[in-house]
Amino acid sequence: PILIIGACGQIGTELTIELRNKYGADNVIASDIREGNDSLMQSGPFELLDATNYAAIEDVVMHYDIDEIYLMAAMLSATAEKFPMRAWNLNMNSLFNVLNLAKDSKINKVFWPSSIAVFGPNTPKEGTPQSTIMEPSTVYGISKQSGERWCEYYFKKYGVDVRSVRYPGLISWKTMPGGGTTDYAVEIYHEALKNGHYESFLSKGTKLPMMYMDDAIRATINLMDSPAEQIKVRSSYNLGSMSFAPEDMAASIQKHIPDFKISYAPDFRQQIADSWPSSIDDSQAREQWGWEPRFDLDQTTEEMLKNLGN
Ligand code: VAH
Repeated sequence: PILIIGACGQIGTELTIELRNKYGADNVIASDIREGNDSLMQSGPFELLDATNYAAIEDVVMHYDIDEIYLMAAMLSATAEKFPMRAWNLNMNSLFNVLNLAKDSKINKVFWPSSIAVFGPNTPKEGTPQSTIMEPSTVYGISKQSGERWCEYYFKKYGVDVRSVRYPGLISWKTMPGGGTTDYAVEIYHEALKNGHYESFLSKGTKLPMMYMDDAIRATINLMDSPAEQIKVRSSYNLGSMSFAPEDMAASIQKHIPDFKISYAPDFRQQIADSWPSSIDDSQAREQWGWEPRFDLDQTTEEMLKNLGN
C-alpha cells in the first residue's frame, strides 16, 4: 500500500485521486494535518497525521503495511518567508522522518518533491541545467536544496530508493494552491470567470516555468514506476513543460473571454519570482525515464476555464 502525506494539498489531492484510480482506493492511504474536502474523505482511507512526528508516521506505516510514501507536505515559498523556522522544521523534519523509515527498511520507496525554487539569482535563467549554480535566496528554496542533498546522501549511503522532481509552478482547478509565488497562475482563472479582471502580484514580463497539474501527476507516477537502474539522478530531476509571463496568460484567456483585463500590483513575491529561472532544461528526465509534457498554455486555459466554469 501507498501512504500520501499532505494529501489535502494542491498536488497531494490529485496524486491521491490518480493513485487510487491506478491501485484501488484501499491501497492508497491519504493523510494530512487536517481533514480534506468531502470527495477526498469519502474516496478511501484517511489518517490525521503530523508529518513532523516520526512515531505517528511509523504507526500508520505499520498499521497499513505501507510500502511507499509520497511526502507532499511542505510550507511553500511565500508563506515560508513569513515563518522561516516553522517552514524549515516542517520541510526538513518530515523528510528526515520518511528517509529514516526507508533507511530502516520499514518502507521501500519514497517520492519527495523539489522545486525550481532550489535555483537562485545567479543561476543561468534560460534553459537552466540539471547541474548548475544553486544559491537559493528563499527559505523554501534553501529547504528544497538541502532536501535534495539529503535524498542523494540516503541513496548513496543507505541505498534508499528516493525519487524526486523539481516541480515548476503548477496550475490546477481541483484545489486552491496554498502560499506559493506561482499561485497567481491559478487565481487568474478564478478571477477571470468571477469578475473579468485580475490584479497580478507578479509584474508584466515575469516569465516562469509552469506546468498543468495533469502533466505533473503523470510525470510523478512515471518516475516512480520506472526501473531503479534507469534513475541516474537521486537529488531531483529538472522537469519542464512551458514558460510564460502574466501577460501571456491574459492573452490566452482573452481568446475565451475577450473583455478580460489584467493589471499589475507586484508585492513581496516579485522578488522571489525574480530569483527563479525563466525556463528549464529537463533533457535528463526525457532521456532517462521518457518524460514528455502534453499541455501548453492554451490547452491549460481551456481545461481551467471549462472545469472552473461549470
Ligand atoms: C511555490 N508553487 O510557489 C510553489 C512552487 C516553483 C513554485 O515551488 O512556492
